[in-house]
Amino acid sequence: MANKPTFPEGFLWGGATAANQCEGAYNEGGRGLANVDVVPIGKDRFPIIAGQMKSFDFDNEHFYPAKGAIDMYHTYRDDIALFAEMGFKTYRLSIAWTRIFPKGDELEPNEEGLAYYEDLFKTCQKYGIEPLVTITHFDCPMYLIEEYGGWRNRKLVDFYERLVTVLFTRYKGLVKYWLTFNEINMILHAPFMGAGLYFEEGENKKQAMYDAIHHELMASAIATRVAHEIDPENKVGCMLAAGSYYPYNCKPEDVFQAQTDNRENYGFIDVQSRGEYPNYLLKQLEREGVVIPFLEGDKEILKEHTVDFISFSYYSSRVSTTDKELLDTTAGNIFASVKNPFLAESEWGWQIDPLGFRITMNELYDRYQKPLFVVENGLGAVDTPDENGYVVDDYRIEYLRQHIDAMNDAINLDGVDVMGYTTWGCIDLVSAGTGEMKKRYGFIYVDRDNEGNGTLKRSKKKSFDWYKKVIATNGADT
Ligand code: BGP
Repeated sequence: MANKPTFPEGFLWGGATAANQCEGAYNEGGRGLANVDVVPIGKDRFPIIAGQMKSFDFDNEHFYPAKGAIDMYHTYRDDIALFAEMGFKTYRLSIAWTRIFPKGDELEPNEEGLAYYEDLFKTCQKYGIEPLVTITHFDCPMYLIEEYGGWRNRKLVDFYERLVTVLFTRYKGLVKYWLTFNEINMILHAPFMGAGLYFEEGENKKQAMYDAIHHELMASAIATRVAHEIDPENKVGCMLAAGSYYPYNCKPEDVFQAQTDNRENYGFIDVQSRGEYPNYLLKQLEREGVVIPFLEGDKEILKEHTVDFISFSYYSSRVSTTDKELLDTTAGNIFASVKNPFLAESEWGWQIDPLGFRITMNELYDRYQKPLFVVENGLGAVDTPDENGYVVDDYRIEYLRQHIDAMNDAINLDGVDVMGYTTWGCIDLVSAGTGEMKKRYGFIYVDRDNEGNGTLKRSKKKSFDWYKKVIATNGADT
């Protein structure tokens, strides 16, 4: 492929993981139990994620993939060495809250958990890899869910403040880039994962969700304040599950529906980046009888402590229509979307739209005028190793090439300011949506199957050397 212009100097190339999807060792190092531990693989998974079913059924009757995951808790030094070999400039990972505060409401943190991440960050530092740390990636202590009801309770804002104060203090000088909540808009679709919510019979779900949303938004603003106070070098980002909605056709009703669907997501970032709830959201909540649980001083905190940059995941664009019969939830992750007849799709039905990536970046940059950081993008696919254990993943290379080229266009043709790019699941890990191991994203193959069998051996796929070349040429040679 002909060379493209290079990416900006210092562009942060790398990969991303999340604690519960890779660490395993769920009961080691003094760690407490979290919501993500108790989500099994199989038919109960989605109702639990959606908060429709009480989750805590940790009886071994089901298989809980997060318990062991890919055991990265023990292998991180070797895994980070492989990332360094690819030339990573950054590595996005998340903190397991329950390693730091096992129950969540303690006054003193767990030293073993703090020491664990300190060594991990020092390992990154040794290779000149800048850590990008998600403070909460679908992660809430079970104790806070059972005793306090999860994020619907304002007390979680205080516990979160205690957590981030400990993190920013302890890791000052080791970590500079922080994300407050992974895919914050996912609360609306996956409230148990997003906010530790499961709904009681007859509960007003929408109200509970907006209680939790407001508390997370407050926690995010407070974290931004504390991060800047402790170290003015800290940069804090929000994180959106992005992907622009297209109208299904040019019927004005569909165009309006697309605008409404886009705003459902942008509403979160409007608060985190512009510092106030947008009018369209206030009006909508008023119509629905939902009250935002503002306390005195909240509005000022939101206004004064907006994020430094906008991070997001992008897997696909989405399609909106007013014709409910066309809606098909498989077409756009767990977001309801109409299948787009112009796009191909992955084995899991996620539609592939590199130009949509450029469109989404332009939309976000137009709207917020802050640097963007692409912190998830990639293709979940079944990989079949050959007789030598080698995976020829040309399909993944093709997906990433198209998306990196689209990002190149957004930067070099449209002038969008992008700080970095981390592919999702740079090493194979457990799928958040399905709990499967066989839905793989990595450059590094991990020998483990859906039932938890396998040697956990790591091997480089074809895409490993390809991505190494992309980084070495700063994105020019894809
Ligand atoms: C995002 C999550 C990740 C990740 C990714 C891929 O929503 O932030 O945790 O897993 O999607 O989704 P899946 O694992 O379902 O393929």
